[in-house]
Amino acid sequence: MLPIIPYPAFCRRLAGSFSLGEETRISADASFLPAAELTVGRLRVPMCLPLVIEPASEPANIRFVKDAGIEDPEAYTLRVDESGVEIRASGEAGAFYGGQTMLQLLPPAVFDSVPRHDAEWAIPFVEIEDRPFFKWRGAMLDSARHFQPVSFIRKFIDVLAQHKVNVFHWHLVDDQGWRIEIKKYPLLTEVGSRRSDTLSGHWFHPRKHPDGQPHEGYYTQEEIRELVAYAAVRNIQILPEIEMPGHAQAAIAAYPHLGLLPEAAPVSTTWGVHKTLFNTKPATFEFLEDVLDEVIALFPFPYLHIGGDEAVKDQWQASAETQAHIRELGLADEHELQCWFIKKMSGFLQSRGRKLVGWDEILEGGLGEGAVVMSWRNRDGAIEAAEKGMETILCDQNFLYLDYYQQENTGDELLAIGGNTPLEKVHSYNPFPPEEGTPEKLAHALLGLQAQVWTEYMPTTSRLEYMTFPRMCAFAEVAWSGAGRPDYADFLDRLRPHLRRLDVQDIRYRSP
Ligand code: TNX
Repeated sequence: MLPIIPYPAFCRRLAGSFSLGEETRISADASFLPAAELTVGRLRVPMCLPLVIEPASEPANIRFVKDAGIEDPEAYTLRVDESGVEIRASGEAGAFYGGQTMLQLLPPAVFDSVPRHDAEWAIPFVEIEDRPFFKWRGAMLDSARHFQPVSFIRKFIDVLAQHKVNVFHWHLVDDQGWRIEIKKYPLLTEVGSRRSDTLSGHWFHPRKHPDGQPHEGYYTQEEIRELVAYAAVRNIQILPEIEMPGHAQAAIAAYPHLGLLPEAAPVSTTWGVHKTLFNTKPATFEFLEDVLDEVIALFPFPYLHIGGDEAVKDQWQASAETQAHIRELGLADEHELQCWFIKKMSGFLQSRGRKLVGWDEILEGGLGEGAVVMSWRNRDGAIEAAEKGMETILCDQNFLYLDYYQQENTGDELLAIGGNTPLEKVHSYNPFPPEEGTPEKLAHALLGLQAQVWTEYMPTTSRLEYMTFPRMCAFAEVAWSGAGRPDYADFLDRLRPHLRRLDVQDIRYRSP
């Protein structure tokens, strides 16, 4: 099989191949110019050719053609024969994906950033018809526990796009760091983006100790705007996440009046579930709405993630003021207060034309249509969400957490958080085995799947890459190719040449 990952819905190889060279001419429909440019831009340096893109009216042997007859804007067809390469799509996304598949039909050297005189630039004759199985193919990156530089975020977006992932869920704040510039509240980054040190060794380990290294970093609004645009032309939307009411320790360290203790805890230097919560006073909601207004202005994606996970209620329980608030609102307990909190934010986001996304804990309080649930603990949250009329995304930790160990015998592995999601397990992910079928309600409500990269134990970007790849490649195939994907042995065959593509892009991975 041709080494394409994720594998296309239909692919037939024909005898022969088409060679690219000095005489190659390229044309594109005007609306496909960015997609064509992103494809051809890859060829120029390794092939040492100028390769200009001409209007669709010009004769050419790589053609990006608009075809309104293709229903899904992310779908495309790709045909290679004696006349050259023809990519057809109705939408810019489809044209971009057709281009990405074409690159995978060329030698891995095409992903290199230096001239490659050793490569033979031939594309096999082929007929491909391709479309995504799931509409939401997400990848979450935690930039709060460890900060990654902008150059890395760009690299990460590049690789996701090559795998036809279309949502980059950006976990921007947590107990250990606030990483997004908010103009109205400068202390969020001045104070909240810095911590004195970081836990070295595992959180559960008796000999864990502070590493003595301060850790800091945040993204300016200018950088974020550029990244949003950079992702958009690669058919990736960025979903920002601002955590509440828990995972809020960095925010409260910066603005102690948002919390419940007379003296706020500092930006956290350890992992695990923390007890720090936002209080429920009007000033806190004013703060949160101001923050979200700035976030909304930066990210055009109609969805916005407010976390909602792991908010242990001790501080609300212990606070006389919060207890009085619960009674005043006529609520039964702290759990109902959490629901009230999330509902309030959902109403606010709706008033701004955005949909609230939250981790499956937001189900605990009767949120209804309009909210989106990310089901992380298992698939039950997704089923429950669908029954309640909400859209949902499967993020199942047992299969899609890429911070878990990559083999059963964890003794040989670099330190990780725990769990076990080897490559084969990720590739095998099938939330609804055929004998069970997908619950009918869920079939409509399920937007798609998402892989998670939490970075507690990924202090460097090379460690992050080692944990992410090639599991992200397997995930992408599950999300794009769906139930009809080739089996794991076939995936491994295609993965071998695929890893050469990662090599020339200087991406680390765990050798399968
Ligand atoms: C649980 S998943 C968390 C994160 C951790 C992760 C580690 C979720 C909504 N919360 O805060 O980083 O486990 O695997």
